[in-house]
Amino acid sequence: MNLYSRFEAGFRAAGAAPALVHPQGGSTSYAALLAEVERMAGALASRGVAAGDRVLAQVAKSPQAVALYLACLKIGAVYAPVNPAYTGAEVEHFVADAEPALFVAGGDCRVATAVETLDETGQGTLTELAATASPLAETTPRRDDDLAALVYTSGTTGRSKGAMLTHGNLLSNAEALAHCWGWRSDDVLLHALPIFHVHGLFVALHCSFLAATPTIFLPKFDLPALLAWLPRSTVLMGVPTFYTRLLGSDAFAADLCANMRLFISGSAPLAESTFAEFERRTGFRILERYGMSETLMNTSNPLQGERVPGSVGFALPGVDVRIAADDGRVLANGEVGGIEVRGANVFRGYWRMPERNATEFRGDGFFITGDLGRMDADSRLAIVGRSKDVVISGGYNVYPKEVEALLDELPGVLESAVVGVPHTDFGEGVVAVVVADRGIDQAAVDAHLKDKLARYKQPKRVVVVDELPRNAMGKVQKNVLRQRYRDILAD
Ligand code: MLC
Ligand code: AMP
Repeated sequence: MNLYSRFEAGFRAAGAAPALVHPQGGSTSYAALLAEVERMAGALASRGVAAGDRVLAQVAKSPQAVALYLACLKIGAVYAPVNPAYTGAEVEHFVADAEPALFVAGGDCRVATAVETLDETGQGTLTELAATASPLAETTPRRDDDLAALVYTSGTTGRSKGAMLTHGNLLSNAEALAHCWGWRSDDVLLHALPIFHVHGLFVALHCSFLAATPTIFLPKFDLPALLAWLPRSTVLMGVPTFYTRLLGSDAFAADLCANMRLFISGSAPLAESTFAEFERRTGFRILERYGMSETLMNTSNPLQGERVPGSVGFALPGVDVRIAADDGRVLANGEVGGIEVRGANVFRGYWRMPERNATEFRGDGFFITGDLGRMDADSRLAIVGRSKDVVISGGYNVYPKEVEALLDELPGVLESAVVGVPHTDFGEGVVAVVVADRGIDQAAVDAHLKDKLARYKQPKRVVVVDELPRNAMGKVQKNVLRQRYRDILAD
């Protein structure tokens, strides 16, 4: 079924009830959202976008951006969201790879290809088109395995891959989460995540949309705004940085949480100290869950029952999770190995990458996540590390390979190694260790990367060394570097 058909019935029934509550005042009702989606769908159709076509969207968070996403679902197009912080150089790859029928860019876009614009206030040529195009009422039927979204994730090869998510993936996962988290008709979601990743776009919004409950729609994480809206919310979903930032504020106290029922964390490891401090300050035990772009959500701590710090909980209904050795041998409870998952949540593979799909899935359909974990005797999963070389900074993945390749192009750099080290605010921060034959410093690196890489991927610190530590095989020992520079980003 088309995921949007599933939402639509509830939206109609909700009518004048608020869908998106705007922090500056007012709200978009479900009836207004339905009408906006029909106008957006009309605008897309007038630009020739048809079922199966990709729509690449590099747009700021706005109600109109949500309508654009829903309109893509409605007409059966494939929504491909990308971070507005990406530079032109990074976006070129997405345009070439996704071959979008339409690229919707932010207000200041200067790209010459097929573009409509949508800025952070929800204005742009796309909104103008939506205002004049004939609204499209009909929702295109889709099968479960038809594509709904292409979510780009960088890779260990340095090249971003598009994870193909289907209507069936999105709907089954949304239903599993709404069930496990006991979504209620009186829930109010506090939304401060970006909407170009699965956490903010699918996990969070779909829970609200399935039940047609209100979402307080903050443009981004902003501490004072969060503190102001918490008393009117019942559920918050965030990355661990949200929780450490809340705890860092003296104004954050239990009385602000009187209306809350659930704090959920994911996208990066939640420190046990954060879990404990949060419980001490508020009485709430943060519910941690585990997922990724390719699989949506895999496991969750329970709503009822013990939420264990350092554990990501139990497999969601319909999801199989196992721990396996590199050769695919399934390991016993208590043993550490690769986390593999299978289920209706797991993506169809990487867009136009048959060779990757052949190696990243097992013959029996399990997807190899690249995360390392351990299953306890009671089937609780703990994540203990990653076999993939990735840094997770404030919930954003940074692939060292991508940064190293650009550093190595800088004249004077002989070789480089990028690692993640503890960062007080972001959990992990990016550090570049370079070997150079002439004056390379932070400023030179910053200037070189400025137009090539999104800011969050750029090294927070550059260290110049005479040589990189290597093992007997000649491989750079990143664990040695992580250890050596473990305090470099701690305030
Ligand atoms: C911002 N900066 C970051 C950063 N975010 N640097 C490293 N890592 C990050 N995550 C940079 C800014 O460019 C700026 O650079 C400086 O750090 C300070 O910025 P800030 O104003 O303090 O940042 P802010 O805008 O408040 O953003 C921080 C944040 C944000 C944590 C709120 O990063 C965020 O919303 N993260 C959530 C990411 C997310 O949704 N992940 C889900 C992926 S899906 P300078 O130097 O110019 O000042 C997934 C699957 C799953 O993982 O399981 O959910
Ligand atoms: P992304 O590719 O951006 O979707 O990021 C997915 C990755 O985030 C996973 O493969 C994990 O490494 C990590 N992740 C997500 N949730 C958690 C969690 N609760 N604890 C630890 N790591 C997590």
